[in-house]
Amino acid sequence: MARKLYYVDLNGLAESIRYILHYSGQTFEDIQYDHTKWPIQEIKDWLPYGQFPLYEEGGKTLNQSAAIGRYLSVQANLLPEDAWEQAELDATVLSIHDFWSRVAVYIKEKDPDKRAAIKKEVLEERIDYYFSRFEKELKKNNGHFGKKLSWADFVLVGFVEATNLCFDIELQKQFPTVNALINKVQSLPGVKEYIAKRKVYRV
Ligand SMILES: N[C@@H](CCC(=O)N[C@@H](CS)C(=O)NCC(=O)O)C(=O)O
Repeated sequence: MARKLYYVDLNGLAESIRYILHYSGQTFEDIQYDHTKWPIQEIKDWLPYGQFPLYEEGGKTLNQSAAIGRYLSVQANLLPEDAWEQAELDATVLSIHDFWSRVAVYIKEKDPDKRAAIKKEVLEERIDYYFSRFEKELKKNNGHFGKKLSWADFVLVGFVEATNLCFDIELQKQFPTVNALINKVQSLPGVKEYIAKRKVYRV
C-alpha cells in the first residue's frame, strides 16, 4: 500500500510521524516542500485545511498531526489496548500541543518586538511550566508517559527537537528524564538509521 507524508523540509509537526513510520518499518514517501518558498498556493489550496502535515495511505488522506500519529501508533504497537490509558495519552499529547501553540505563534509572528516578547515568555516561563510537569509525569511512569513506550513519547521528542531548532537551544538539558527519553527514542531501531541519514534542518 502506497504511503506518503507531506510536509515542509523541517522537523516541526512531522518528525514524530516520520519516527513512528521508520520505527514500525513502514515504507513511505517523505515529501518535503522547501519551507522558504511557502506558501505554494496550489499546494495550500489542495490541502484540506491549507496546512501540513498530510498523510496519505491507499489513496485516502488524513490531516492533523495528532490524528496521524495516533493512527500510525496502532500498527507500531505504540497505543495501549485499555481505553482509559489511550485517553490519558491523548490528554498528554494535547498538553504537548498546548506547549507548542505559543512556539507556533512565534513562528508566524512578523513583528520583531512581538517575536522577542514571545521568545522571552517561552524561554523564561513556558518551557519550565510545561516541562517540569512532563518531567514529573515521565518519572512517575519509569521514563514514559504510559506504562510503556507510546506515541505520546514520540510526540514529546518531536516537539523538543522542533523547539530546539526554532530557538537554537537544547531545552532537554534542564530535564534529565526528558533527556533520557529523547536518547531512547532516537536510538530505537529504524529511528536511529533514519537520523543517521537525514539532512540537517535549517530554519
Ligand atoms: N493542528 C494542526 C496544525 C497544523 C499546522 O499549523 N501546520 C503548519 C506547519 S507546522 C502549516 O501548515 N503552516 C503553513 C500555513 O498555515 O500556511 C496539526 O497539528 O496538524
